[in-house]
This record gives sequence, structure tokens and C-alpha cells, in this order.
Amino acid sequence: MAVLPIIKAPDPILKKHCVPVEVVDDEIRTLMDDMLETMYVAPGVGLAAPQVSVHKRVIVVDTSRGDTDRSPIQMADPELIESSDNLAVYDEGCLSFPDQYAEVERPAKVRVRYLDYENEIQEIEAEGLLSTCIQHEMDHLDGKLFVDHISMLKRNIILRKMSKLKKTEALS
Ligand code: GNR
Ligand code: NI
Repeated sequence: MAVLPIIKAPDPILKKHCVPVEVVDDEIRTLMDDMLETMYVAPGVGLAAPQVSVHKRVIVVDTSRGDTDRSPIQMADPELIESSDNLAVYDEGCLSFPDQYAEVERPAKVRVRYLDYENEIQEIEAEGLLSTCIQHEMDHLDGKLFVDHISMLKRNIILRKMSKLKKTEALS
């Protein structure tokens, strides 16, 4: 297992679309394990492969937030098969945007089909933080970021802060 470096915005790596995995083999399982470890160390409640520079359709989530009873979900090729008409607002953050938060509105409930760690087809129905988190991670696979859901004004404020952060980091 390995902790991988997380790409911070702005970076073209985060804007690229990811390719389907098709089969969860040992290579994908290693990626899933490394992503989960990276997410726990960060710490975060989700992580998408492009955030660790891998352009494959793989995401991991764990919204339990407990050290004792972890409930990791590792997904390859997640597909949205149903989403509720009613929406929910969540104050979202992203490991690629440290210390930046914004309210994002998304479908409250989703049903998602994916390939699990054993390469079996699974379906999950999610609501609350888990629903938000899965949708946030699936967006990453298409180069979409949480700031793409908010007003241009709020987006520009956050993007400017991130650019400044990168410049000061480059100097040190
Ligand atoms: O750790 C994370 N927290 C979070 C909080 C609210 C909504 C979404 C998230 S996902 C984020 C981790 C991350 O950047 N995943 O891509
Ligand atoms: Ni994110």
C-alpha cells in the first residue's frame, strides 16, 4: 500500500476525462487500495483516480468518518442509473482545493451501478453525504470539479486563491 500525492487545482490533470476500467484486475485493486490509504491519510471522505494522476474510472468513498468502524466502498466504472428529482444542498470541499468550501446543489438520492473490488457488478442507493460524495467523485472522472457547480463569482474567488497558493508554494 502507498500514499499517493494529491494533485491540487488549478492543474490540467484534473480536467481530463478518464477511461473505463472494464475489468477489475490486480493492477486496479492495487490502485483502489492505494487510493483508500491516501484518502484516509488526507483525511477525506472520497477520492477519485485523477486526483492521484491516474486517468481511469475508479473512485473510493468512506463517509463513516470513524477509525473503528470503517466502511470503505471502492468502485470502478460507476454509472448513474437513477437520481431523485428533489435536490439537496451540501457544503462541499475537495482535497484538490484545500480549505475551500462552497454549497453545491445535487440530486438528494442516487442509484449507482459499479464494478467492485472482486470485479462483481453492484448497485448502491445513496442519500445524504454518501450521495453527495459519490456524485462529487463521479464528476472528477469527467474532469468536472465542485466549483463548476457554483456561481462564476464564487468560482473565481476560489480559483484565484488556489492560483496564489501555488505561486507562494513555488517560491518556497
Ligand atoms: O473529503 C471530501 N469531503 C467532501 C465533503 C463534502 C462533499 C464532498 C466531499 S469529497 C472530498 C474529497 C474529495 O475531494 N474527493 O474528490
Ligand atoms: Ni474532490
